[in-house]
Amino acid sequence: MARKIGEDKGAKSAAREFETKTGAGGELHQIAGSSGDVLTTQQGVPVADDQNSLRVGERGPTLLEDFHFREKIFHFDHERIPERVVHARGFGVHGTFTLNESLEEFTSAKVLTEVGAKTPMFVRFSTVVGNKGSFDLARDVRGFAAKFYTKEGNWDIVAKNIPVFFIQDAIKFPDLVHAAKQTPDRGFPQAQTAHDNFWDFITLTPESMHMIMWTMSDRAIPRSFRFMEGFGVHSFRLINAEGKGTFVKFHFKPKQGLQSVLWNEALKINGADPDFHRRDLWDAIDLGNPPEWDLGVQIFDDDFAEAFEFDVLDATKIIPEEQIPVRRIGSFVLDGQVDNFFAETEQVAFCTQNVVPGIGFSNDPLLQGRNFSYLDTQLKRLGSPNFTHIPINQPRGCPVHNFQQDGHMAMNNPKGRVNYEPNSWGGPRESPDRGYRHFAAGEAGPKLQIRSPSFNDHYSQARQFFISQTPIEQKHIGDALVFELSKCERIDIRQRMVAHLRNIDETLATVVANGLGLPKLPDPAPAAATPRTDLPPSDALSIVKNGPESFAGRKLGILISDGAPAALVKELTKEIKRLGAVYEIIAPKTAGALLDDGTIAEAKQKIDGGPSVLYDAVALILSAEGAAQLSMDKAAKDFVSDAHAHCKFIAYVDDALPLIQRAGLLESDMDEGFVRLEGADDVEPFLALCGQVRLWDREFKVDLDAA
Ligand code: HDD
Repeated sequence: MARKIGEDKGAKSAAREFETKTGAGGELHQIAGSSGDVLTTQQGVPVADDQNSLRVGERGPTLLEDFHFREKIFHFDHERIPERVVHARGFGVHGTFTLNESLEEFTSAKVLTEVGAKTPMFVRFSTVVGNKGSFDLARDVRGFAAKFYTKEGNWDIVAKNIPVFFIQDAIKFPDLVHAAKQTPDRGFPQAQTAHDNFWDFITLTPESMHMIMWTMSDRAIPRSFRFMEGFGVHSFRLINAEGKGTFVKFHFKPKQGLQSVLWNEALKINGADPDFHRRDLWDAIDLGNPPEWDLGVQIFDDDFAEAFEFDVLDATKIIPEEQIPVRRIGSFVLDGQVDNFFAETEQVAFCTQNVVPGIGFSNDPLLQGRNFSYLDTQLKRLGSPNFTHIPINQPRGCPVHNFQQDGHMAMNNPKGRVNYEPNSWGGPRESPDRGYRHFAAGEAGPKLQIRSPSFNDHYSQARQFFISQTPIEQKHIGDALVFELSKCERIDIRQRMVAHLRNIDETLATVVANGLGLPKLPDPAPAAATPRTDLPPSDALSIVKNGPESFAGRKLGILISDGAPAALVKELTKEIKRLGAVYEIIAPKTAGALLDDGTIAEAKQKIDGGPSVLYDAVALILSAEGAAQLSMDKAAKDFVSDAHAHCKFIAYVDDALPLIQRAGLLESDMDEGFVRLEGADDVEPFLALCGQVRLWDREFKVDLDAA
């Protein structure tokens, strides 16, 4: 069952009271028991010895007769299920959606019309390419799949943090995924696209160019799941009570704002804490600071779709928010951790085909293909068509009645003799009034295996995305392309990508060509439709322009030593809490440090385990002796030099200056991002400054690689 904030999980797990939810009613069923209960086999037989298998004599062979031993090993051998073919590494949480504005004019769906109604949700965040055990900060798209347990059945928006996709037709999905994942001969690289196969496929697939701009941007290295947008990508249909259809695109807008990390930082976070994102979300919920998103919709009719310069059925295109504003109609909070990772996060099954009355599909060929793939994959992964009987997948807001029966692991088995419809015995019947009605789209035409020419423009929106970025974000896109392409061994692949970039932005193409050391710019790639240069920039596409407004929800790392000024440490920690932010104390020893007033400040991290990449900003509150000692410590020096290189705000006391110098920073490096803390009054202005996320201008001084 979902654990809400404030409950004490520690005591529960200590007693090893594992509970799982059974049935839509939600009653709890103990499956392991608590201390005092007797350990049993799966058949309920009490176990006398769980330490030693049955053997002949003291040192003789083990006996097959030992059914407890055999059952235990047999079950263990079958613990794993196939990991998802994509999005294998994920992290799920429970939440609640509340509707604030009715869309009754457009849809009959109760979840979108009953203002004030609360709908339980389950959300699974994920990376795409890496295996289950890979690291969180891969440069990758993030999945943001949401299941709404509505009164009319489960509705899934299987979204991600980027609003477009690499391909236009689902038939290319296996090729895309094969090219992106480990190569079949050597089985590496893991969780990254910086290799020949990926870029080979991409450069031979011009429709991917818009999405490539997004994946090479900082969107692909988010600071946290909490600071990401979510997009349903496709045009869907809303269908109202009269059967009228209107197009809709779904958006999740984080109330926390948008924020990402730097690539160099991401590389180091992966080493310091491969679970950085999942830990962040777990901790935020644990500390009573659950993240929230608005549910937004872009609604447009067939006339707009006709007139729009791109095809609304093409998943490689957005509709700029300037053209169709995002209406925020409700919000959801994610505040419940799972009780059991396998039962919930691993077994949850999302399907794009899961819609409820009033919501339907468009003819987007990617969406149409997805509607087959998700259902199919659940059978493979969960092993039975009865995966809907698993508690996390069961509808919660409504009953389930049908005559589907039997199969592996059938849990909901009706009594009585009737298992067909129509029948003379009674039982559930279809309902023309309440039942799902597909949108009556007027389709006619010859069967063709073609791509519509209206899908032909592959570069114009890629350019629009690029010119919508701030200079620092543009620099990061250039750096990312150089990094990824420099890992490709084949020069023709690198050249082919630069040829595409010439259709997007000449400066970017030149920067990347220089970064790769190409002797000359290749000719622009042939384009099926002339790339447009007249699309205006859109502020909604930049992370920096949509960042957090304060330090709330973020983390300060406070490096302390014995003899550090207690008054400052206390003021910092008090003010951080007041802001709704968090902090961690880092010290030379795990036990913490003895402050100048004789109190002990406990440390969360020893300096070696708490590098500054784990924090949004840092403070160096040291005594002169502490600074002298840490000046000899590589981890402490990296703490400071990385915080500087990653454009973080750094507060310091004068006694910490020797460490700053030994970290290689000159007085001239100490720009306006360094804040001297002379007394408690300096704390508030420092934290206000941290609200700006980073001092981006600094990066042009510390990292000029590809610029
Ligand atoms: Fe997909 C998983 C999102 C295209 C086939 N996809 C999966 C998940 C997300 C997305 C978030 C993880 C769900 C979870 O957490 O369990 N996928 C997308 C988006 C796409 C997209 C936003 C394009 C707009 N996907 C896509 C296509 C196909 C698939 C075109 C196949 C034709 N996706 C799958 C899958 C997965 C999956 C193989 C793997 C595990 C699963 O479904 O449950 O069926």
